Amino acid sequence: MNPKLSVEKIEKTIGTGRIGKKIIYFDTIDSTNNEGKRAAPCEPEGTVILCERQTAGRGRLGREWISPEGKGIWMSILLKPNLPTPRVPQLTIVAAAAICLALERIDPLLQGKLQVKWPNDILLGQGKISGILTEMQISGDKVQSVVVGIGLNVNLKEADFSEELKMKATSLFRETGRTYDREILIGGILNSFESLYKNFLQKENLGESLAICRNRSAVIGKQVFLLDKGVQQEAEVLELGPQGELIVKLAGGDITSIVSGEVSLRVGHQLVEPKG
Ligand code: BT5
Repeated sequence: MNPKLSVEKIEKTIGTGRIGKKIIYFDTIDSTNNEGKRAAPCEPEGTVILCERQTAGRGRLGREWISPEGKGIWMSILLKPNLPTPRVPQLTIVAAAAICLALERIDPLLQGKLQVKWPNDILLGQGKISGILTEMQISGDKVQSVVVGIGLNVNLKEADFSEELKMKATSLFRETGRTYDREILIGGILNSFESLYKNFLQKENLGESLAICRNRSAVIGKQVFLLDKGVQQEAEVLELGPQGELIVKLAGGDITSIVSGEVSLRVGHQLVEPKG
């Protein structure tokens, strides 16, 4: 039996800022992102929704996100930033940077091992340990709220994954053999997110998160396949641009930039991008 999360313990590990000042905890919920959207009209910026288990955890494009009880971090951060809509997807990259920094601070043995697979995956070893789902609610062209959902496989064992997922997904426990304290990880992620988010809001680009994700990129310098509405083309990734866009050289030689959410991406011949 996995111990339940203690909100009190998380609160003790976080600073005094906005992010996580209010934490709403559920044992079981459909999806913390769904709850974030439901809570958005009445809860303040920085509210965090947490649960032990999701019954309808979601990835992008309605894909399923498996969220077994008590073994991972399934949480959403509600934000109310004053941002133009094109900047909102950049928050995925800010969250990826925050997760990497927090994990490396808490477990220095992870330094040099985490990779960010643009735009929303974190890899350890060959597998995905974390995925981020950023969703915005808009009225006219104004951003009302944003929900940044974070799934992090912490203490999941091999048996917690389906046969198909076992091959491409992993957990901190599977890769290191160590069991992690989820409250300390949550507190660490919220603290790093708070500081990178503040920095992001003060800049006109990704700010500090850019170098963090560039240095850990799983795709810069690699040949990839871009999948856009069923059409696949080969490209070489040149750089992560200051707005979080991917700058690529297409097979024909043209250089272009790709905005997150437009395309999926496969690295080499290995299918890293999960099938829907
Ligand atoms: C993502 O989507 O990676 C975003 C996942 C976000 C999950 C969090 S949990 C808290 C919050 N509430 C939610 O309902 N969602 C967010 P995408 O890139 O589309 O990847 C989805 C794919 O990852 C699936 O099709 C599977 O192949 C794979 N997958 C499913 N569960 C996984 C897991 N626990 N770990 C690693 N990969 C998984």
